[in-house]
Amino acid sequence: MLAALAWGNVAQAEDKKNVTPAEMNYQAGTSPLGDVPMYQSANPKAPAMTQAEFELGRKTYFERCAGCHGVLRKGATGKPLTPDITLGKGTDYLKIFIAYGSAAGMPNWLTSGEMDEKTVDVMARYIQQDAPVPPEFGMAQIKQTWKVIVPPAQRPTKKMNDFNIENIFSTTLRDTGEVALIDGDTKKIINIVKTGYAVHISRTSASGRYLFVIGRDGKINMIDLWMPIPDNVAEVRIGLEARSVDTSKYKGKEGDYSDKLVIAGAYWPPQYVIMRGDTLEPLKIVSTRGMVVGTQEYHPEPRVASIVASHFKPEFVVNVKETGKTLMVDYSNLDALKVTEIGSAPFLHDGGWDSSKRYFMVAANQSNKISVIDAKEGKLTALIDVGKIPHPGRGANFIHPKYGPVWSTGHLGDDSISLIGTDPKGHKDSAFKKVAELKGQGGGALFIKSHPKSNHIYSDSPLNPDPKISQSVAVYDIKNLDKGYTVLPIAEWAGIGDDGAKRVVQPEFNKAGDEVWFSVWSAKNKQSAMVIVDDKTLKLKAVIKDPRLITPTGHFNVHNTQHDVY
Ligand code: DHE
Repeated sequence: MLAALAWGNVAQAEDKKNVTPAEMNYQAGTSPLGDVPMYQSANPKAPAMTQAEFELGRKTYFERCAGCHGVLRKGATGKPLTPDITLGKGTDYLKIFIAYGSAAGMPNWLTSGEMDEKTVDVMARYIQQDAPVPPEFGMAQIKQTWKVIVPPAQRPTKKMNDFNIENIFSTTLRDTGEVALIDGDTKKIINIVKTGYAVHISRTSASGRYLFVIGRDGKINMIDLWMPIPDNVAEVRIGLEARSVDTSKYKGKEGDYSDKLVIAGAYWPPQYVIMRGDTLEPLKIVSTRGMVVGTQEYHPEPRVASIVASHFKPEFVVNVKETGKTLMVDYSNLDALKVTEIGSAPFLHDGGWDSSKRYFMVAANQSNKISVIDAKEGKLTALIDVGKIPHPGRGANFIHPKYGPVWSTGHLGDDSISLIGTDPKGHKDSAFKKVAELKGQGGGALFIKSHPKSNHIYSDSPLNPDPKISQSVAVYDIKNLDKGYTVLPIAEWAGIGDDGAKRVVQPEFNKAGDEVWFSVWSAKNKQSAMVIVDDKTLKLKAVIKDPRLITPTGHFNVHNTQHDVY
């Protein structure tokens, strides 16, 4: 029935479609807002829906659609879906669109098997209703979730274990809401620590003693690495949905802020929250609602993406996605907060420091650009065109034989790796320009990594549709870049059977810079593993297999994360 409608248009769209199921799941990841109660207001002009259908629509929307179209359906990386637009299109048209997708990137929910005909029909009617608005999450709600599990006075006064804590890895176990703390020296699991839902990233405090882990439900866990067995000492939720956390790192003539403050950014409500560094007590909430750079149109839900701590000033660098603004948040006086707003391009997402740690290189992903933020001068240094949908993670810094210090990023949408000069003193002509491009294995790249002691760059491509590519990694010899890449069959080396997706994700060095760790990421009910490669020989060094390693994705070495080494 559905297939008979407007098949010509759809077939045309299908031809041009290039969104892989993995990429679709990545962009439109499940939002925890599906489980949050919301007020239902039916639009009298919209097609009727039963209460049960509305609930199915709402849940499906937050699980599948909100990541691209926004919580309020006013558009984010995807198009707006408000009733003023959707009512005019009508149920039949919307059903086709949802079922078969579009060349512009809308996934084919029916033909991919992700939704059945009934759900497609419910969704077509649901998006013609007024969008239910999730609740705000202010100080009262945040305080209700705040728990100090071990107060600072009862914590160890010195390190109480024999672990080489600088070489511990905090590994995200995404689907169990846990992190595995793995001893980088012995490769043994030290502890599995309970964290937030669909846990996302870990960051290390300035002193290296504490780890901060954030879940997609906005829950932050603070782990004390000095305890006999490192574990949670405090937790808080800073919003209903979130992705980023960091801690104050400035130490200089304006004071020593090491371990003093923590900051986390929320997707919903759109806000960032500053907390005490020893207890996570919430101190200050700042909304990011406001105008989009360039058009200066109001955006009701600009999500907080990457956050880093400046080494030049007592400032956090907060990247706001939809409005395309980097906020330099001066934390030296929270009662008279000074924020420098630097506009660049919409859809700021992930990024990292250049090797001097003065310039923050952040991907404006759907704008196909890298913004360079000068943390010393507090200004935009450059806005550089790169490939399609840059995705650096924190990026990779290395010394290019011709262009000197460069920072690099791979891309989700094509097979290129862009190299950007970052040395305005020694290599003025190439500074903050795209100086070269390497060819990678294919699109679907998420993370690229190097280390000051390494001669290699490692680029993963876990979202590539070809399992040969998603299950391996490309390695480049920095001294011989023209030679192209060598492929390391990481998933095969894991030796975990054939039935999992085994996506190889996120190269991460150990403290010494002589080993590279990878996650081999399969579904919750399949075996996963960590694979460790010797950086000198590019040979397999170790495999960590353990039934507790469920859906490992990101993994963060304490020392390298503490000192921003990448
Ligand atoms: Fe991430 C970093 C958002 C899906 C693994 N991810 C980030 C950052 C943001 C972000 C804003 C930067 C944080 C910072 O530096 O402060 N990620 C999002 C999404 O919105 C998205 C696309 C969809 C979603 O629903 O969450 C998404 N991310 C994923 C995944 O599917 C990944 C591959 C597996 C997982 O664990 O969920 C994933 N994201 C990561 C990792 C980092 C990250 C490993 C940190 C990289 C680093 O080197 O610092």
